[in-house]
Amino acid sequence: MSLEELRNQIDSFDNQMLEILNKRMDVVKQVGELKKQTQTVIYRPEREKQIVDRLAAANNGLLNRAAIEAIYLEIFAVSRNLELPERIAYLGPEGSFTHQAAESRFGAMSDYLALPNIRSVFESVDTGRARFGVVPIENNLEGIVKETIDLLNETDLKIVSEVVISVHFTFATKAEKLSDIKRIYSKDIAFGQCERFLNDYFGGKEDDFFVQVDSTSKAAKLAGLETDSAAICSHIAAKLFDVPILFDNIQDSAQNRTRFFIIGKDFINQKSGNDKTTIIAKLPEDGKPGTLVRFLQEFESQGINLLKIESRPVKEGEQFNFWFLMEFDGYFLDESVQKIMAKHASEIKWLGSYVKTV
Ligand code: PRE
Repeated sequence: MSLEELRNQIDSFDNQMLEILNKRMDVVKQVGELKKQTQTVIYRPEREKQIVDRLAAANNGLLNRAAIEAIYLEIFAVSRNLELPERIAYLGPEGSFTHQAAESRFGAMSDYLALPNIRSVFESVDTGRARFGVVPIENNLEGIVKETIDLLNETDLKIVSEVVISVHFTFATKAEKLSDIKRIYSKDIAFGQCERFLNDYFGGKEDDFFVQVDSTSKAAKLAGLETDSAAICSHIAAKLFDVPILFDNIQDSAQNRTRFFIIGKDFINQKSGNDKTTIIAKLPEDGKPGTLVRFLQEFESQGINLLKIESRPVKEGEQFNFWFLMEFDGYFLDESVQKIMAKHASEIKWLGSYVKTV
C-alpha cells in the first residue's frame, strides 16, 4: 500500500476516534452535572484506575499498559476540566520535578499554579484557591521531606493519591567549554545527588563555585542568563529556559526516585482494592517502655502489612517526645484497620487511603 493510502486509513480512524471521544465527553458532561447536583468530587483516582485496568486486561492489540495509561491520562484530564475546571497548585517554579509530577497526573490541559514553597501549596488548597496540591514527600536517596509531613500534621488536608517519578538530573550550560564555567547553580538536594559527577569534573573547586538556590528550575533560569555558569536541573527546566544540555543523567544512582503526594481538602477516595493508608500516630507519652512495640504488634496481629514508619519530634514540651507517620496496606474502612483506628481514636490522625502505586 502507498503512503497516501496508509495515511488515508489513519485519517479515517482519527475521524472515528474524534467522534467517539466527543460522544464520551457528552456523557462525561452529564456525569459533571450529576456531580454538581449531588455536590460530589470530580477527581476519582480509583475509578480512573479501574478503567485503565479493565482496558489493559481486555487489550489484545499493539498498545501496552503504559501506552493505554498515557493516552487515558490526557482523556481523564480533559474530562475533569469539562466537568469543572480545577486548578492545581504545585511546588514551583515551572520546570521543577514537582511540576513534572503534577503534569504526569493532571495532563497538559489543567490550570497550574506554581508556588514558592510547600507551605503555600498547603495554604492554597486549604483556602480553596486550588482544588489540589502537589508536594514531594520522599526521595529514595535523600529520605523524607520533613516540611511535607509536618504540614500534614498541622493541617486537615488529606492525601488524594501518590505519584512516583524517576528523577534524572542534567548538566546544562551556555558556556562553550567546561573551563569557562565560573559557578554551578542548583538546589542542596541536587548537589548531594550528583556528588560523583561533580567530583569527577569539578573536584577541588572552592565552595563558592557551587551556588545553592531554592530550586533546580531557578538554577536553570539563572544559568540561562549567563555564559559562564551552569545548572544542575531537570530536563524540562533546561528546555524551558533554553539552556543547552551538556551531560544527561548525572545523578549518582540510576534509581533516583521521588514520591509526591496530591493533597486535597475534604477528600475521601472510594476503595480500589489495592490501597495504601497513611496515618499520624501520637502515642501516650507516659514513659512506659514498649508503647511503640505494642502498637506495632497490633498491626501484625490484624494481618496488616506495614510499609513505613517515620518519627518526628514533638516541638512543644520539655521532653524529647515523638510522633510517627505510618503507612500500611489497606483501606481505612477495612475491618482490620478500623479495629486499630477505633481503639486508638484519640491517638491516630487519618491522612488518607488512596490507590497504591508503589
Ligand atoms: C471520569 C472523569 C473523572 C474522574 O476522575 C473519573 C472518571 C472519566 O473520564 O471517565 C468520569 C467521572 O467523573 C466519574 O466516573 O466519576
